[in-house]
Amino acid sequence: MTQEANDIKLGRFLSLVLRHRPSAAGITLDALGWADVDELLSGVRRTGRRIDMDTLERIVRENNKRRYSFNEDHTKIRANQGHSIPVDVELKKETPPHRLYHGTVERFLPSIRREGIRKMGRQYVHLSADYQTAEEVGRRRGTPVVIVIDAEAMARDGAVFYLSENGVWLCDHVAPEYFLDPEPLVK
Ligand code: HQG
Repeated sequence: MTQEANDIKLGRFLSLVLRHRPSAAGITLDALGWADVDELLSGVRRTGRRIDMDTLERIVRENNKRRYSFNEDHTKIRANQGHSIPVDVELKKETPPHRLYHGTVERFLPSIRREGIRKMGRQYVHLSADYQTAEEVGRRRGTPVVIVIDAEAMARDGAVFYLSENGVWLCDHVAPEYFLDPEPLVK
């Protein structure tokens, strides 16, 4: 396997450990979502995977979505967003742009039109700042459908938005009244 392919595979495992199931590497996260880097490296190695500090540094640096961050002296690491476990990654409250985008697939639309966009398994609803990124998010599940959201109106009505370190917009819920396209575009 090429180094790049191996890094992608390891990155997926890190996502699982740092966002959803730290016990998969036999570690725990602190309240702010940090894992101890030495514990993580030895925990990942115990699962039979090969990883060293240089590899971890490279994965953090080159990850396509900048999913992970180190603390200042690189003794701790955490995922920037996407958690299903209750950690506080100190997200910054921000005023959203006028429009935000949610990528999904056709089969979820009836329920989304009824209930709005819900956080499902994660801590927040994930929204993208641009249409194309939302298309990519939707494409993970099939032919993408992008819902255009009137984020300006949501903010005006009191909704709180957070912007993660890697540029993902997060909120608690998006009610259907804020969908701009009565029939979200199907591509
Ligand atoms: C859907 C990736 C039925 C929602 C991406 C989505 C993102 C509903 C799925 C990040 C619903 C949840 C998050 C409702 C929402 N009824 N279905 N009322 N409300 N849904 O994975 O947004 O690669 O938890 O449309 O880039 O797909 O992991 O959320 O399809 O930023 O770094 O329920 O994950 O980043 O799925 O993706 P997810 P998501 P990473």
